[in-house]
Amino acid sequence: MTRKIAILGSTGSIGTQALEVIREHKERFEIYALTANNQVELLIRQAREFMPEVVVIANEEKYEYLKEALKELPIKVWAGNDSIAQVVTSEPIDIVLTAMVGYSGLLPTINAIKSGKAIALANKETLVVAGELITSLAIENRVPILPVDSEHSAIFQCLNGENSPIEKIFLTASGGPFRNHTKDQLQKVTKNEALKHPNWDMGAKVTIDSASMMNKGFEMIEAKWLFDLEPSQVEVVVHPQSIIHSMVQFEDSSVIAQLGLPDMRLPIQYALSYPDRLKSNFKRLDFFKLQTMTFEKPDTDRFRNLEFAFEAIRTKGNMPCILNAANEIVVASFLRDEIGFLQMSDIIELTMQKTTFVKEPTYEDYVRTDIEARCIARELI
Ligand code: MN3
Repeated sequence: MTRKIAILGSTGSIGTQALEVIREHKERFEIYALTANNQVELLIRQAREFMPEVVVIANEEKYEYLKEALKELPIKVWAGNDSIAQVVTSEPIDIVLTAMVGYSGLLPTINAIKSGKAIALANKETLVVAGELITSLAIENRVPILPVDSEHSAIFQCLNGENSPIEKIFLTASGGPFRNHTKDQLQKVTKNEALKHPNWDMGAKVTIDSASMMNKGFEMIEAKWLFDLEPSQVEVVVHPQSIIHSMVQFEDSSVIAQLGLPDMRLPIQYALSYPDRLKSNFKRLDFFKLQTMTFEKPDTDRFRNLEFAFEAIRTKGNMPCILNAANEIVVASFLRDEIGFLQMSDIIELTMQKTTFVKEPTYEDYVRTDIEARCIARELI
């Protein structure tokens, strides 16, 4: 039986790589829905190739153009964020791949879980913002959350067949392009330098987050919720070669790691085919070419965002949601050359201090917090 898949964010980096995987395994997967924010031309090409039941464009101004382009095909064309939140509930869908960027992933993910769909989770912000809500909903609805993030996929693979408790997780980080920069150098880096990641090919938002180490902070929070850990059980290890994608240490002292060349198609494919492993033509790791693997402690003096993430998750409540909202604003602002690299952390820190704290937030509180924190961060800029 083929699995019917909805890809939210099909024109982004994860979305296009997911379609590459699906193209190679048409006997296993079928596309039911594709959604995109703005990139209407690519969405049209994808729709023609994969013939989904539904396509949705978030930007409603592009609806007429999309509808016209697909009019001779039996594809339903919808528009707007409400339609994205709606399409995930369609009965035939088996798996929803959440590959959109940022906070916008929250509502569609909630709806998909409530409709009993398996979640292939690439949108880590969903768990950062509302990890407690998402994980409890998933348990309630008996829905699996399959990690697509390479580190969490690694941990998930290390846990295959294990029933014993985790003692600790080593979450590996490449350290990004500025690993060895001094504070003075960091002050002056440009967006083009920040957009060049040494190992991974990803979208702009996550690439900036990687350069600022916010990505690793988010991934620590993501790991906490996915694997039911205390923040103190997650240790970030800088491993610039990105060969070990993360490790699990058990209570008997044994450490299990998952290795591979950095290629996002592997964790995407594993999330979609789980529990099976599918044959791939991805490049193999050659141990004889691999000269060294090195490991360092992260420097939270130069990369303060990592410390903010630990602080946010220890504080709990809506603090991680504030952290995420502030970060989305500063990253967008940095990409428009409005603020410097280190200023991003300064604004995040102040936004965390100034936004109203809610100890036990509901979904509506998250919505309010997101608006308030964005507003405060914008004012600070
Ligand atoms: Mn990652």
